[in-house]
Amino acid sequence: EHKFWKTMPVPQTKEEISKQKGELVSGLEHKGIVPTEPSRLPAGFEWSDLNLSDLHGKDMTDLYEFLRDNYVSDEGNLRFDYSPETIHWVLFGPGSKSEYHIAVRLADSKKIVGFIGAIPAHIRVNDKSVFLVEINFLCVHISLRSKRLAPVLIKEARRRANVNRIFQAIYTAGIVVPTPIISPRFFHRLLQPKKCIKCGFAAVSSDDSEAAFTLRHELPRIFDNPLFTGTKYKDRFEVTLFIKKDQPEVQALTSKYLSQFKVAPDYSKKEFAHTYLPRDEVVYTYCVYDNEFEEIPKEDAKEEGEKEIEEEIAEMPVTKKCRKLVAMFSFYIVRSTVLKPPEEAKEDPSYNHIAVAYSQCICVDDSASVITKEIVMTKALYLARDKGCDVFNALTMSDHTLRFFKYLNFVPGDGILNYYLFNYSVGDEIQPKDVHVILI
Ligand code: YNC
Ligand code: MG
Repeated sequence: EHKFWKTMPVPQTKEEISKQKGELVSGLEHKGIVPTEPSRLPAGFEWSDLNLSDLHGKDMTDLYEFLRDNYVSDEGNLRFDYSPETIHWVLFGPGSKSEYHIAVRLADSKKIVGFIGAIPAHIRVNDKSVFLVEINFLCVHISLRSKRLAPVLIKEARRRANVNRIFQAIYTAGIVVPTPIISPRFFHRLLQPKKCIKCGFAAVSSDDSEAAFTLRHELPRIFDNPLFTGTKYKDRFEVTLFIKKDQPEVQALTSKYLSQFKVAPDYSKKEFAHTYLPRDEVVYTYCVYDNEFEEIPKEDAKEEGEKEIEEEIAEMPVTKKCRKLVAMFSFYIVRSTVLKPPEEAKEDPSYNHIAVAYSQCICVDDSASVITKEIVMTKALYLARDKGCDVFNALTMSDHTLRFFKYLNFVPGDGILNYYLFNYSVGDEIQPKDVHVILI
């Protein structure tokens, strides 16, 4: 059992996670013994560092097509079709290096048959900020499965991180290996229920009808949602796309929100900008402003005569209304190929894909009395549908409670996502509610 994983510095059991804390093997022990050359591949294969800087370049096209044809598929129904733009966003952030975009090619045809990506990031675990790599897009060509190529890719990613003095990693996977820290479940909010049924993403049970099913999945009414115009709040609230100039305020709000979790990103300015600044059809982040936020005025420390103070107080309004950022929310979009498309696809090619929005972050200022997470998520659902998304996904972790999902008409999916740390133990029983990390 786990011939490979039992040799790696990861907790082998759940019990070990709570027994140990911090680094499992000292990074320093590896100093000087980190091999400077990649491991030898079997004859006929070669290592290839991809240059992904050019969205339309040869390496990006090769990787895009390789992942489109070989990456994660659920039950033979859908397979992820990450766009070049999204792959670029994920792999090309601050600290990215082409040596972290690790491919294996066939020596003669130069065809990609394996890939693993590493992305430097700062993640806070309890009160410690850990500089690590996120591992993503591990993939082996369908025709080369079960030949132990995956451990070769994983060890090579580890070696390259170690060369750069990085000894920890975070990653997620559908499968269970030693040992997940949490295993949240995907919940889905259907935005286009008819298309979801046609494409086999949703099923109408025998005691239900398609009409009733579709009606049940209509988006919630917005008459009393302050983030939509025409409500009693008129234009008190504004929802705007996040732009660079707003970063100090938005990052401050987000960091404050993330501080409640035991495991969460500890973004540098560059990482925050890269993660949240909107990119067409890739990632969207919005700011919610309250134009009539009521602020309690600060006490004035001036020393003056009593009469003057009394006059001044009489003139002072009890509260001061101002414009304030009260929430931010963000989602990214990944399309999946419908492997057995319905008849409709012949007429309408949009039936060959399902576009899924994934919740990245939703934070609401505690003191913003009127705005709730439900109100914000409702706005996100509408915006995602406007962007052409068919489904909105979120995980049962961080502060996404079952009550929250139920209220917004999300339904539980089959997919479980296991979260892992490499060479690091959180040292506590950890719950899904303690973690706020999203890996694309
Ligand atoms: C997986 N997803 O258990 P044992 S997620 C971790 N994550 O080892 P073979 C995995 N380990 O159990 P195949 C894994 N999948 O014997 C398999 N393994 O100890 C382990 N699918 O290798 C497995 N992408 O080559 C076993 O398996 C050994 O040919 C078997 O290849 C696996 O990106 C795979 O789902 C996943 O392309 C490449 O099935 C292949 O089946 C495939 O015989 C479709 O390998 C695509 C897919 C996975 C998406 C992801 C995160 C990956 C994290 C990897 C671990 C990183 C560790 C940290 C390294 C840096 C450290 C520093 C610093
Ligand atoms: Mg293999």
